[in-house]
Amino acid sequence: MRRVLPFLGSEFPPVSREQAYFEIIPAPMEVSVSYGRGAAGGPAAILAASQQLDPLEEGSCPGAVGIYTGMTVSCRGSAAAILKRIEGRVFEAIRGRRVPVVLGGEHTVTLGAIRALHRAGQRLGILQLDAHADLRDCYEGNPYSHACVMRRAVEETGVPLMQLGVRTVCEEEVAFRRERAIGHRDAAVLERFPGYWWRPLPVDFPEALYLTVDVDGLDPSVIPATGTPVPGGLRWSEALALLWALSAGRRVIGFDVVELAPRRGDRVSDFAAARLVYSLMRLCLRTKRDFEIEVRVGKWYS
Ligand SMILES: [Mn+2]
Repeated sequence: MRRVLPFLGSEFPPVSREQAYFEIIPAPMEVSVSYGRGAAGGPAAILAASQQLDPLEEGSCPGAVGIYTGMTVSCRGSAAAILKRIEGRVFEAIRGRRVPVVLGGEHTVTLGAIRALHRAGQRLGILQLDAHADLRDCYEGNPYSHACVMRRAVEETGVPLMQLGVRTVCEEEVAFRRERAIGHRDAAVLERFPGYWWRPLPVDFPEALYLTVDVDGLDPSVIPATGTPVPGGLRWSEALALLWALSAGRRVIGFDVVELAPRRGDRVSDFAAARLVYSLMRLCLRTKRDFEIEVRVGKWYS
Protein backbone atom coordinates (compact mmCIF):
# COMPACT_ATOMS: atom_id res chain seq x y z
CA MET A 1 0.00 0.00 0.00
CA ARG A 2 1.23 3.46 -0.76
CA ARG A 3 0.17 7.03 -0.09
CA VAL A 4 -1.36 9.00 -2.92
CA LEU A 5 -2.46 12.60 -3.44
CA PRO A 6 -5.64 13.17 -1.44
CA PHE A 7 -8.76 13.83 -3.52
CA LEU A 8 -9.14 17.62 -3.84
CA GLY A 9 -6.33 18.10 -1.35
CA SER A 10 -5.63 21.39 -3.13
CA GLU A 11 -8.80 22.93 -1.67
CA PHE A 12 -9.61 21.16 1.58
CA PRO A 13 -7.38 20.59 4.59
CA PRO A 14 -6.90 16.91 5.44
CA VAL A 15 -9.51 15.29 7.68
CA SER A 16 -9.05 12.20 9.79
CA ARG A 17 -10.66 8.98 8.68
CA GLU A 18 -13.15 9.27 11.56
CA GLN A 19 -14.24 12.80 10.63
CA ALA A 20 -14.74 12.03 6.96
CA TYR A 21 -18.05 11.48 5.24
CA PHE A 22 -16.51 9.97 2.10
CA GLU A 23 -13.66 7.50 1.95
CA ILE A 24 -11.81 7.23 -1.34
CA ILE A 25 -10.43 3.74 -1.93
CA PRO A 26 -7.93 3.69 -4.82
CA ALA A 27 -7.98 0.21 -6.39
CA PRO A 28 -5.63 0.06 -9.42
CA MET A 29 -6.55 -3.52 -10.33
CA GLU A 30 -5.59 -4.59 -13.84
CA VAL A 31 -5.64 -8.33 -14.27
CA SER A 32 -8.14 -9.08 -17.01
CA VAL A 33 -7.76 -6.21 -19.46
CA SER A 34 -8.85 -7.53 -22.84
CA TYR A 35 -8.22 -4.69 -25.32
CA GLY A 36 -6.51 -1.43 -24.33
CA ARG A 37 -4.30 -1.48 -21.25
CA GLY A 38 -3.70 1.12 -18.59
CA ALA A 39 -6.61 0.91 -16.11
CA ALA A 40 -4.09 0.48 -13.30
CA GLY A 41 -3.21 4.15 -13.79
CA GLY A 42 -6.82 5.28 -13.27
CA PRO A 43 -6.89 6.06 -9.53
CA ALA A 44 -3.67 8.10 -9.54
CA ALA A 45 -4.81 10.05 -12.61
CA ILE A 46 -8.18 10.86 -11.04
CA LEU A 47 -6.55 11.96 -7.78
CA ALA A 48 -4.03 14.14 -9.65
CA ALA A 49 -6.75 15.73 -11.80
CA SER A 50 -8.95 16.33 -8.72
CA GLN A 51 -6.42 18.96 -7.59
CA GLN A 52 -7.75 21.13 -10.43
CA LEU A 53 -11.42 20.91 -9.39
CA ASP A 54 -13.18 23.86 -7.85
CA PRO A 55 -14.69 23.24 -4.43
CA LEU A 56 -18.14 24.32 -5.60
CA GLU A 57 -20.07 21.86 -7.73
CA GLU A 58 -23.18 23.46 -9.18
CA GLY A 59 -23.63 25.67 -6.16
CA SER A 60 -22.97 23.17 -3.40
CA CYS A 61 -19.73 22.14 -1.77
CA PRO A 62 -19.59 18.36 -1.40
CA GLY A 63 -16.02 18.45 -0.10
CA ALA A 64 -17.09 20.34 3.03
CA VAL A 65 -18.39 17.14 4.63
CA GLY A 66 -14.90 15.65 4.65
CA ILE A 67 -13.19 13.46 2.08
CA TYR A 68 -10.62 11.01 3.32
CA THR A 69 -8.34 9.39 0.76
CA GLY A 70 -7.17 5.99 1.96
CA MET A 71 -4.06 4.09 0.99
CA THR A 72 -3.96 2.46 -2.41
CA VAL A 73 -5.15 -1.14 -2.25
CA SER A 74 -2.35 -3.55 -3.11
CA CYS A 75 -3.27 -5.12 -6.43
CA ARG A 76 -0.63 -7.80 -6.49
CA GLY A 77 -1.55 -11.47 -6.66
CA SER A 78 -4.67 -13.26 -7.87
CA ALA A 79 -8.01 -11.62 -8.62
CA ALA A 80 -9.44 -13.45 -5.60
CA ALA A 81 -6.80 -11.97 -3.30
CA ILE A 82 -7.24 -8.45 -4.67
CA LEU A 83 -11.02 -8.65 -4.36
CA LYS A 84 -10.70 -9.77 -0.76
CA ARG A 85 -8.59 -6.70 0.02
CA ILE A 86 -11.06 -4.36 -1.67
CA GLU A 87 -13.95 -6.02 0.16
CA GLY A 88 -12.13 -5.52 3.46
CA ARG A 89 -11.50 -1.84 2.81
CA VAL A 90 -15.09 -1.15 1.74
CA PHE A 91 -16.42 -3.04 4.75
CA GLU A 92 -14.19 -0.98 7.03
CA ALA A 93 -15.51 2.23 5.48
CA ILE A 94 -19.18 1.33 5.91
CA ARG A 95 -18.58 0.01 9.42
CA GLY A 96 -17.18 3.49 10.19
CA ARG A 97 -20.30 5.03 8.56
CA ARG A 98 -18.36 6.53 5.70
CA VAL A 99 -19.57 6.42 2.12
CA PRO A 100 -17.10 4.29 0.12
CA VAL A 101 -15.88 5.71 -3.19
CA VAL A 102 -13.86 3.09 -5.06
CA LEU A 103 -11.60 4.26 -7.88
CA GLY A 104 -10.68 1.60 -10.47
CA GLY A 105 -8.91 -0.02 -12.01
CA GLU A 106 -10.75 -2.58 -14.06
CA HIS A 107 -14.48 -3.01 -13.50
CA THR A 108 -13.93 -6.19 -11.48
CA VAL A 109 -13.25 -4.02 -8.40
CA THR A 110 -17.03 -3.50 -8.08
CA LEU A 111 -17.43 -7.11 -6.98
CA GLY A 112 -15.34 -6.43 -3.87
CA ALA A 113 -17.57 -3.47 -2.96
CA ILE A 114 -20.82 -5.40 -3.49
CA ARG A 115 -19.55 -8.32 -1.42
CA ALA A 116 -18.77 -5.94 1.44
CA LEU A 117 -22.19 -4.28 1.37
CA HIS A 118 -23.88 -7.67 1.16
CA ARG A 119 -21.84 -8.98 4.09
CA ALA A 120 -22.80 -5.91 6.09
CA GLY A 121 -26.43 -6.94 5.70
CA GLN A 122 -27.25 -3.94 3.56
CA ARG A 123 -30.19 -4.46 1.21
CA LEU A 124 -29.35 -2.52 -1.94
CA GLY A 125 -29.84 -2.21 -5.67
CA ILE A 126 -27.18 -1.35 -8.24
CA LEU A 127 -27.34 1.28 -10.97
CA GLN A 128 -24.69 0.49 -13.58
CA LEU A 129 -23.69 2.98 -16.26
CA ASP A 130 -21.66 1.11 -18.85
CA ALA A 131 -21.24 0.52 -22.58
CA HIS A 132 -21.14 -3.21 -21.86
CA ALA A 133 -23.47 -5.42 -19.84
CA ASP A 134 -20.57 -7.26 -18.13
CA LEU A 135 -22.84 -10.31 -17.72
CA ARG A 136 -20.71 -12.98 -19.38
CA ASP A 137 -20.22 -16.18 -17.42
CA CYS A 138 -16.57 -16.39 -18.36
CA TYR A 139 -14.37 -14.32 -20.65
CA GLU A 140 -10.98 -15.39 -22.02
CA GLY A 141 -11.08 -18.24 -19.48
CA ASN A 142 -11.49 -15.88 -16.55
CA PRO A 143 -14.70 -15.77 -14.44
CA TYR A 144 -13.36 -12.62 -12.74
CA SER A 145 -12.89 -10.72 -16.01
CA HIS A 146 -14.27 -7.19 -16.16
CA ALA A 147 -16.69 -8.62 -18.75
CA CYS A 148 -18.20 -10.88 -16.06
CA VAL A 149 -18.32 -8.64 -13.00
CA MET A 150 -22.03 -7.83 -12.87
CA ARG A 151 -22.96 -11.47 -13.45
CA ARG A 152 -20.78 -12.51 -10.50
CA ALA A 153 -22.38 -9.82 -8.34
CA VAL A 154 -25.92 -10.92 -9.23
CA GLU A 155 -25.16 -14.63 -8.87
CA GLU A 156 -23.38 -14.28 -5.55
CA THR A 157 -25.63 -11.80 -3.80
CA GLY A 158 -28.91 -11.74 -5.74
CA VAL A 159 -28.65 -7.94 -5.85
CA PRO A 160 -31.23 -6.21 -8.10
CA LEU A 161 -29.52 -4.50 -11.03
CA MET A 162 -30.48 -1.72 -13.46
CA GLN A 163 -28.18 -1.23 -16.47
CA LEU A 164 -27.96 2.15 -18.19
CA GLY A 165 -26.42 3.16 -21.51
CA VAL A 166 -25.41 -0.35 -22.61
CA ARG A 167 -24.85 -0.62 -26.36
CA THR A 168 -23.06 -3.88 -26.94
CA VAL A 169 -24.17 -7.27 -25.63
CA CYS A 170 -23.83 -10.93 -26.60
CA GLU A 171 -26.58 -13.59 -26.67
CA GLU A 172 -25.45 -15.13 -23.43
CA GLU A 173 -25.92 -11.77 -21.71
CA VAL A 174 -29.37 -11.23 -23.17
CA ALA A 175 -30.38 -14.69 -21.88
CA PHE A 176 -29.02 -13.92 -18.41
CA ARG A 177 -30.86 -10.59 -18.31
CA ARG A 178 -34.08 -12.40 -19.09
CA GLU A 179 -33.47 -15.24 -16.64
CA ARG A 180 -32.75 -12.85 -13.75
CA ALA A 181 -35.16 -10.07 -14.79
CA ILE A 182 -32.31 -7.56 -14.94
CA GLY A 183 -33.54 -4.04 -15.70
CA HIS A 184 -31.91 -2.26 -18.60
CA ARG A 185 -32.28 1.04 -20.41
CA ASP A 186 -29.89 0.60 -23.29
CA ALA A 187 -28.33 3.50 -25.18
CA ALA A 188 -30.39 2.92 -28.32
CA VAL A 189 -33.65 3.15 -26.37
CA LEU A 190 -32.54 6.25 -24.50
CA GLU A 191 -31.64 7.86 -27.81
CA ARG A 192 -35.00 7.12 -29.43
CA PHE A 193 -37.30 7.69 -26.47
CA PRO A 194 -35.71 10.36 -24.26
CA GLY A 195 -38.86 10.49 -22.11
CA TYR A 196 -38.10 6.94 -21.06
CA TRP A 197 -35.20 8.28 -18.99
CA TRP A 198 -37.39 9.95 -16.50
CA ARG A 199 -39.42 6.90 -15.64
CA PRO A 200 -38.67 6.12 -12.03
CA LEU A 201 -37.14 2.83 -10.98
CA PRO A 202 -39.59 0.00 -10.34
CA VAL A 203 -41.35 0.48 -6.99
CA ASP A 204 -39.86 -2.71 -5.59
CA PHE A 205 -36.29 -1.63 -6.46
CA PRO A 206 -34.36 -1.20 -3.18
CA GLU A 207 -34.26 2.21 -1.57
CA ALA A 208 -30.48 2.10 -0.99
CA LEU A 209 -28.46 2.37 -4.20
CA TYR A 210 -24.87 1.62 -5.13
CA LEU A 211 -23.71 3.30 -8.35
CA THR A 212 -21.09 1.70 -10.54
CA VAL A 213 -19.92 3.99 -13.32
CA ASP A 214 -17.74 2.50 -16.02
CA VAL A 215 -16.37 5.57 -17.79
CA ASP A 216 -17.02 3.86 -21.13
CA GLY A 217 -20.74 4.31 -20.41
CA LEU A 218 -20.19 7.92 -21.38
CA ASP A 219 -19.55 8.68 -25.02
CA PRO A 220 -15.88 8.30 -26.02
CA SER A 221 -15.95 12.00 -26.97
CA VAL A 222 -16.36 12.77 -23.24
CA ILE A 223 -13.83 10.27 -21.86
CA PRO A 224 -11.75 8.79 -24.68
CA ALA A 225 -9.15 7.24 -22.36
CA THR A 226 -10.67 3.84 -21.63
CA GLY A 227 -9.77 0.28 -22.62
CA THR A 228 -12.82 -0.63 -24.70
CA PRO A 229 -14.48 2.55 -26.02
CA VAL A 230 -17.81 2.18 -27.85
CA PRO A 231 -19.45 4.99 -29.85
CA GLY A 232 -23.00 6.08 -29.12
CA GLY A 233 -22.67 6.68 -25.39
CA LEU A 234 -24.27 9.20 -23.10
CA ARG A 235 -23.18 12.79 -23.08
CA TRP A 236 -21.97 14.32 -19.84
CA SER A 237 -25.14 16.13 -18.84
CA GLU A 238 -27.35 13.27 -20.00
CA ALA A 239 -25.53 10.78 -17.82
CA LEU A 240 -25.72 12.93 -14.72
CA ALA A 241 -29.37 13.88 -15.31
CA LEU A 242 -30.22 10.21 -15.67
CA LEU A 243 -28.49 9.23 -12.44
CA TRP A 244 -30.16 12.13 -10.61
CA ALA A 245 -33.59 11.24 -11.93
CA LEU A 246 -33.32 7.57 -11.07
CA SER A 247 -31.95 8.10 -7.57
CA ALA A 248 -34.63 10.63 -6.62
CA GLY A 249 -36.18 9.67 -3.30
CA ARG A 250 -33.52 7.05 -2.71
CA ARG A 251 -30.17 7.00 -0.89
CA VAL A 252 -26.87 6.46 -2.63
CA ILE A 253 -24.73 4.56 -0.14
CA GLY A 254 -21.56 4.21 -2.19
CA PHE A 255 -20.20 4.31 -5.70
CA ASP A 256 -17.29 3.56 -7.94
CA VAL A 257 -15.77 5.07 -11.08
CA VAL A 258 -13.81 2.50 -13.07
CA GLU A 259 -11.92 1.77 -16.30
CA LEU A 260 -10.19 5.10 -16.82
CA ALA A 261 -6.99 4.19 -18.67
CA PRO A 262 -5.08 7.48 -18.75
CA ARG A 263 -2.99 8.38 -21.77
CA ARG A 264 -0.12 10.78 -21.88
CA GLY A 265 -1.26 14.23 -22.99
CA ASP A 266 -5.00 13.56 -22.54
CA ARG A 267 -6.08 15.78 -19.68
CA VAL A 268 -9.71 15.84 -20.83
CA SER A 269 -10.38 12.25 -19.75
CA ASP A 270 -8.62 12.49 -16.38
CA PHE A 271 -10.36 15.72 -15.45
CA ALA A 272 -13.78 14.48 -16.61
CA ALA A 273 -13.37 11.36 -14.46
CA ALA A 274 -12.36 13.44 -11.43
CA ARG A 275 -15.30 15.77 -11.93
CA LEU A 276 -17.57 12.75 -12.26
CA VAL A 277 -16.44 11.56 -8.85
CA TYR A 278 -17.13 14.97 -7.34
CA SER A 279 -20.54 15.25 -9.06
CA LEU A 280 -21.52 11.86 -7.70
CA MET A 281 -20.53 13.00 -4.21
CA ARG A 282 -22.97 15.85 -4.62
CA LEU A 283 -25.59 13.31 -5.65
CA CYS A 284 -24.91 11.27 -2.50
CA LEU A 285 -25.35 14.34 -0.31
CA ARG A 286 -28.72 15.19 -1.81
CA THR A 287 -29.98 12.08 -0.08
CA LYS A 288 -27.84 12.51 3.05
CA ARG A 289 -30.85 13.19 5.33
CA ASP A 290 -31.12 9.79 6.84
CA PHE A 291 -27.87 8.19 5.89
CA GLU A 292 -27.55 5.02 7.91
CA ILE A 293 -26.07 1.69 7.15
CA GLU A 294 -26.81 -1.25 9.36
CA VAL A 295 -23.70 -3.22 9.84
CA ARG A 296 -23.59 -6.59 11.48
CA VAL A 297 -20.24 -6.19 13.09
CA GLY A 298 -20.33 -9.81 14.24
CA LYS A 299 -19.85 -10.96 10.68
CA TRP A 300 -16.65 -8.95 10.32
CA TYR A 301 -13.50 -10.93 9.83
CA SER A 302 -9.98 -9.59 9.62
MN1 LIG B 1 -17.87 -2.37 -17.42
